Amino acid sequence: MDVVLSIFMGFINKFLGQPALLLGTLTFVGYLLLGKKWYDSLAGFIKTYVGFKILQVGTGGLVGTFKPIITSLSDRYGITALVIDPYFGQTSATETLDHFSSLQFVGYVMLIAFLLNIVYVALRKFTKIRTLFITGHIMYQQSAVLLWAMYWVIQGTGGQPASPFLVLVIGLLMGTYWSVMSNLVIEATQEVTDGAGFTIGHQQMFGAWLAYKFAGKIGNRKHDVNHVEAPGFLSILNDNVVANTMLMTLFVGTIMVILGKDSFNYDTNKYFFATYVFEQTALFAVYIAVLQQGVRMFVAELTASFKGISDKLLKGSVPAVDCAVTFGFSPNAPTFGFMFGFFGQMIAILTLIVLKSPVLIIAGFICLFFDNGTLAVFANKAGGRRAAAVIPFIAGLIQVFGSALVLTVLKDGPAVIGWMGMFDWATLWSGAVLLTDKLGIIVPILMIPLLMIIPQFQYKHYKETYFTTMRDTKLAAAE
Ligand code: ASC
Repeated sequence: MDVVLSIFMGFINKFLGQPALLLGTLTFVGYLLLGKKWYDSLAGFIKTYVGFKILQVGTGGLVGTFKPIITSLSDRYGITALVIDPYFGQTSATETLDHFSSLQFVGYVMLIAFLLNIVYVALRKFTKIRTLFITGHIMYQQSAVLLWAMYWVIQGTGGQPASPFLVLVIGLLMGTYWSVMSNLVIEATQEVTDGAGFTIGHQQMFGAWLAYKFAGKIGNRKHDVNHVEAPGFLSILNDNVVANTMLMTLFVGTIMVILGKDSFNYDTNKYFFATYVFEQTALFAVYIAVLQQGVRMFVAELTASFKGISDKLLKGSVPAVDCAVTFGFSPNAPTFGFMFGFFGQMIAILTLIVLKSPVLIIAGFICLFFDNGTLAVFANKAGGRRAAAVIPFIAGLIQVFGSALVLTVLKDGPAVIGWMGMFDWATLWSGAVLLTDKLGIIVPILMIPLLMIIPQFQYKHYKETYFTTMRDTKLAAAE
């Protein structure tokens, strides 16, 4: 009996407890269930495994580059500087969870959440959920960040791995958020895309809904932002690598210069201090590129196997996709959102400095561009260029303050370099984590039924077209 138990425990710990093996196995089994050949399934396993390992090279590099800078800043001035970028949030999550032997649970959270989303759609008559969340890299990122944050405020200081109950609750809550919020922005997304038949599945679904709702009170939809000429130099920001390097050189470079060259151990035969600083800050763009390469690789496989399963189970559901898809429908709005969001974030960061906040926020490119860009697209549709400026500006303030608040309870974890910063994560999730820190696991548990009330109201409001809007556009396209 003992032998059986120890083989079983070995399997749990050394196989299902290893994130790359676990995710690879999920892909493998998913492909087999879809009727793929064993060798194609094996290829899926390998790409998931290798993709995950590449991701870990990227996250390890980010922490390794940034952690010494944060440490010397906090040793010297008692300030913690943290980046509000989804990949810095994700890295904090995976490295902290790994430290507590809990990284594999991210895969379980993601799977539970995805299955719950399928169940909600299957029972749409009752749940009023029409949308299936399929943005794989976001699903992984959010599962990791939510599990990390809730684990840290509920169990963290105990140092034990995440409990199965916590993993279950977070999985159910994650799936409920994906379902409810992607469903909430369907109508607005239909307006923005002229009925393209999808919704957004990203980090600012609640934010986009709010932006659309309030934009009309701020400006006039006839003054469309797409009729304004944007200055040419902004176009270089469309490149991730360029924008990341510039922002990091500006922010982290400044911090390194303030700390001075004696704070760093570098080869003076090889570098001037300035070229050393530039190399370190450019390394962020390098590691983010590596990390994204890895995520793309494993998520492509995992999503293909998930999607196959959901296609078989759920015909006619509405896909929730990356926010960037909406940019094509409003090409000037993202740049507008970036600029005004940048002003908002700068004012908020200066405020933190003036108030001597213990957490100093560093702006991140993805949050500035994709989050505020999306808010600008939705705001512009309902309120024109004035709304597309005012709403991202306010969002910029909120992104910084909301993230700084939640980081006050998370920053002492072993590998924390940032938070996600995107709108829903600086509002809804920042608040949820802070409340959970005070009241415990009852908060995430109660959030599940509370969120599920939202689609009931939405159904009342759009009763006539609720289940037909999408089908009509699909039928119209087919005719
Ligand atoms: C994110 C994230 C990205 C971008 C991308 C925008 O939150 O992790 O890689 O936004 O999805 O298209």
